[in-house]
Amino acid sequence: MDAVPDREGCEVVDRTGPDGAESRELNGAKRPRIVWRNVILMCLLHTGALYSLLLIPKAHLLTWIWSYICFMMTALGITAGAHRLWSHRSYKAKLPLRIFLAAANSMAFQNDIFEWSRDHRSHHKYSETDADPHNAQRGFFFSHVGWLFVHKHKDVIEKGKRLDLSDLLADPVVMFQRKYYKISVLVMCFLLPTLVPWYFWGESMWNSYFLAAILRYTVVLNLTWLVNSAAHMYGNRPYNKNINPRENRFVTFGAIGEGFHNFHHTFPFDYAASEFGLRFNTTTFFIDLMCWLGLASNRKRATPEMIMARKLRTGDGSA
Ligand code: ST9
Ligand code: ZN
Ligand code: ZN
Repeated sequence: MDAVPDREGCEVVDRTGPDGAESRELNGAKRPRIVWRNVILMCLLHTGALYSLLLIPKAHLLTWIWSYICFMMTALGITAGAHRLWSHRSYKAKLPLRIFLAAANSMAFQNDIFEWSRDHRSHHKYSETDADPHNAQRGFFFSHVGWLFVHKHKDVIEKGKRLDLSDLLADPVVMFQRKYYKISVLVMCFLLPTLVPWYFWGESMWNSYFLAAILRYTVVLNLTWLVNSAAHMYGNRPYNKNINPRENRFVTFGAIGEGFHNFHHTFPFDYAASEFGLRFNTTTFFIDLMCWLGLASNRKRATPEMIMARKLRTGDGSA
């Protein structure tokens, strides 16, 4: 890629594709180029989610329960799947569990597992630098959702090339999901959540679409994004006061156990993503259950000695 000056004199990266289609990107955080398609779609989605709230009193009780089941499945596709299994390899999962988690991940519509894990490994390795896709140094809005509204900083792409992604490339479930991502999202994120209430208990498609698809999708997106924004800004740092990620109780509760973010950035290999194992951690409960069923194994854990030594050496002195 060659760096060339643009009209305003800023350095831009020429990313002209092999098909001749031009794709030019500002280099750096000062004036990133906005991807209006994403801005418009996210505005429409969030407007739809607000409208969905009006439908809650009109919906069947079973539709609420179904929406919650979809919420849990979606959340686990991110936490137990893309995050703790595929990004961090903090435990091993057998084929049936990997297939379930990949389907649940498509329900989350947060980019395919390969792309999600690649970005997340960049986030840990280059945390809060320009090579971190949602660099929290660029503010709450950028780390929450703004990073999806602009082209990536060139460092994300250049330094991201140094990541070892061979395990993801070698996993047929990850590659299959990437190949059929669009259709899998259509089915898992939109069609299945909408059709089940309509077919089984006669709910209107309108209600089930807005509650089990649109509202559930938007809530999971925002809870996930809060780990990148709020949990990088608000909370205490018992394990490492020299990094920004924090222990955030609100995020922990909403994001089914993913708010112990100071711990997680200090011990990213730990399958519980927390010192406290099962406490407020539905994801850890799920992984334990899968182990008990023989579908998962090799859970990695930071030892109490490692944790105590780290707290004494770099912690902020809080519990
Ligand atoms: C979404 C993702 O919401 C959310 C992720 C959140 C992560 C949270 C983590 C926190 C911990 C876990 C907690 C879970 C809690 C869960 C709670 C649940 C209750 N390395 O991207 P492109 C290369 S998505 C190496 O197009 P642009 C690569 O070659 C929502 N290389 O860049 C790539 O090509 P390909 C729905 C990299 O043009 C090429 O660059 N989706 C890397 O700058 C071009 O990549 C959306 O809203 C890297 N890291 O566009 C928008 N990155 O991929 C989807 C890139 O073909 N995204 N390369 O190999 C987009 O539209 C665009 O990506 C863009 C940037 C506009 C954002
Ligand atoms: Zn983080
Ligand atoms: Zn992580």
